[in-house]
Amino acid sequence: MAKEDVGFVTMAAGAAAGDVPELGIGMLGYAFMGKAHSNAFKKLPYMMYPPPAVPKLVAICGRNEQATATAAKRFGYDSYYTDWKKMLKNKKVDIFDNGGPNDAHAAPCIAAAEAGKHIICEKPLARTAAEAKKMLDAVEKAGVKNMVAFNYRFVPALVQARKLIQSGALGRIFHFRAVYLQEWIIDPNFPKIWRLDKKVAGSGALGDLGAHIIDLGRYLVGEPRSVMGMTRTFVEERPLPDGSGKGKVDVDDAFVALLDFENGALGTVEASRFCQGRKNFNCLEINGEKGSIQFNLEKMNELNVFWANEDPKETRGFHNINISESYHPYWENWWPQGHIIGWEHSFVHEFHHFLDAIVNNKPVSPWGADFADGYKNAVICDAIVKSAQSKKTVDVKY
Ligand code: SOE
Repeated sequence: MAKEDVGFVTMAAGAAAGDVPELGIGMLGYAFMGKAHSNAFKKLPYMMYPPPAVPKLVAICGRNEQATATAAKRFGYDSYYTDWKKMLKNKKVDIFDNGGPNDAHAAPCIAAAEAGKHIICEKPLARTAAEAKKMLDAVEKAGVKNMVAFNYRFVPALVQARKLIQSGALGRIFHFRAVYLQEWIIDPNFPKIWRLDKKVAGSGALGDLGAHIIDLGRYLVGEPRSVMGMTRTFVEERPLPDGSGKGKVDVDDAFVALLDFENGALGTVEASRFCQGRKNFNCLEINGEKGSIQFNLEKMNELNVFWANEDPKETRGFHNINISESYHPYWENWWPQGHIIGWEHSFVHEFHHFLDAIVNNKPVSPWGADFADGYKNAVICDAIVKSAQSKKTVDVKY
């Protein structure tokens, strides 16, 4: 390419990117979600181009200084902190992204709201509904944009599923059936990490995995008016991570629940970390009067659909749709059909939505989950725990 062409192209590209604001990111946490979120912020501006804003990795915060400094260098943050209070004083931080453990969601998010930062918080929003309500009140008082990182709302196949349901294509919904199954703590010698400690996590599989499928129930079907639940802890004592002995497991290893939706649909949800062979098996099926849809996260580019009145009836059956055409949600940003995307890309879509909500003053919900959704999710989770304890149906009251 001749030099002047390169100059012309560079200027044009620069002009496009230069037209959008930069938004500074202050990240709490550098482990699994710190990595997934940082990756998404870096990928977003050049894959969803031109972006609503260019995320600038201003600061990352973690308790361990060496690990946090390493993460800052690895992901490309301008600075690092070991005290989130100090990070929130950084005027270059426009968005506070909380990827910390569940016991580190409330105080930092409330402080970030008071500091006028827009906020992303990983799910579950909080350990209890009461704690979530304090966070909701703080962001509403501050008037900052807020989102709970229920990233599965941004998987193209599930966005497509919601479009089908919202269009009436399935008609009246009869059933919502979802499971979220993993296998990673079956070994009784697996240590009692923070996800297995009630004072840190709030709950076990319920808040970690159940929160996702309960959120998808609200996103795809509607509001539950009552629940009936059961929880189980299969391994009641585990080695402590510091090797100092054993500790009692005070969270659920698995739960099952029935959801009675306001629109008359019947819901069954189940999450477990004791399902041999299930890696990240977030799987759902919705049955309506005109058809059914089925989704499996482990095959996240596919949506299975069945249409009751399809002709010829002799060939009626579930169709396996490869959700990768340019007309499928978000696919204008990616590759030619069939060149599939992955779990990480749901975060790219999710954060694009949040930046767009900030820059263009749009609502985060109902497409994304805001703190009100996070609070309602927590109310439903609390109701399932209460039902499991009382062995009675519990009404959902927001
Ligand atoms: C649990 O292991 C976990 O990492 C959840 O915390 C995430 O929210 C889920 O997306 C994948 O599994």
